[in-house]
Amino acid sequence: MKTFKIEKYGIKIRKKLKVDSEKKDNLDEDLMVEIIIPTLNEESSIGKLLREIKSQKIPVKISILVIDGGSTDKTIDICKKENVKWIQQKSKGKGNAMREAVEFSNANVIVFIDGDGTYSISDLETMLEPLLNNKADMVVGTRIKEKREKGSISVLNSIGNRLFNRAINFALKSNVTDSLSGYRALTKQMFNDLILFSHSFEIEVEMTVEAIAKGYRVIEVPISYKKRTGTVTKLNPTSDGIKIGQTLLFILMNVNPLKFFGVICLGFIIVGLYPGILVMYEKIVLGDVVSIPSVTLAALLFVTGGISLVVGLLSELVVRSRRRIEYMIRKRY
Ligand SMILES: Nc1nc2c(ncn2[C@@H]2O[C@H](COP(=O)(O)OP(=O)(O)O)[C@@H](O)[C@H]2O)c(=O)[nH]1
Ligand SMILES: [Mg+2]
Repeated sequence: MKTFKIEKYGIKIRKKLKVDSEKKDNLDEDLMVEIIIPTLNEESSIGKLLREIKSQKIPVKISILVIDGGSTDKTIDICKKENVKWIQQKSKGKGNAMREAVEFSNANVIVFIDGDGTYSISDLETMLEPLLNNKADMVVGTRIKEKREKGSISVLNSIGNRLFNRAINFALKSNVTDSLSGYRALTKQMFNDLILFSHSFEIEVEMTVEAIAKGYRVIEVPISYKKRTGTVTKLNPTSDGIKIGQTLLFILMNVNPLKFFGVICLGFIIVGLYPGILVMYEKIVLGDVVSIPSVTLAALLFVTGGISLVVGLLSELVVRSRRRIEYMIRKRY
């Protein structure tokens, strides 16, 4: 059974990837790391990124796979010129691109990195170290303030990110600091074990929640983050933000329904206390209840709170049954 744990900058990152001496003997001979890069019109950054990956000196077999979402600029020409593997995405959206790429890949370790040059290849070693030394099942690069270029994350995105992190941490008792990070390393096997439905930018949040909920060891490591140059972000803060929020809401409901509906129940009870106490006061001090609307309101709020709790209990039952079925299926296969 894997430990249910998430660590903030959990382990000491060594300066060099320690796969050289004793660890090397234990390293799977077939170990292959594939760097998957989703792209959509990234001509101004993709060439430099590809060259940086090719010139990195990490002592493991590394290949590159670009999955393109229908770029109309020179992105594909650059990939051809740099002689890297690239495929055209069949569906639409970053989430779909990532799933399609993993399905196509023959590697056993996957690293996702954006093609816009905002994440740095010099952090690759830091990303791989915990994974290859079996200290984590998924490593997420967290864009800490100290290593972030000024203006690289907009205020709106930063607020959204913090909101999502808080919701995740509350529901899962975790310590996530960057649920939206696009720099992630994990095994292909683990990726396939995660149930991911997201088509677009919700995929990162979904991966984080799914991984923690399934008991995988998720570790965040501090990484640098640069400002996007030359091109514009494909993420729409409003529409994509709402989509990410919606996805998160449904996953959290699915992961921990009793807690989710418990909070809603508590909300109704707390709000209902005001008219409730008012009515009690009238009855005890004045001898008679005069404000009938308060009675109705209090009753409505308390009943709705009660219903929320019942819904939470029923949902918990459904989720637990589903987990038992999943467990039985996994045991069988
Ligand atoms: N294949 C593919 N890549 C996409 C799609 N949308 C965005 N991307 C890429 O995903 C990465 C992250 O997108 P970006 O616009 O930088 O989002 P942000 O980092 O959240 O601002 C970039 O490399 C984009 O080119 C898509 O629909 N398909
Ligand atoms: Mg970006």
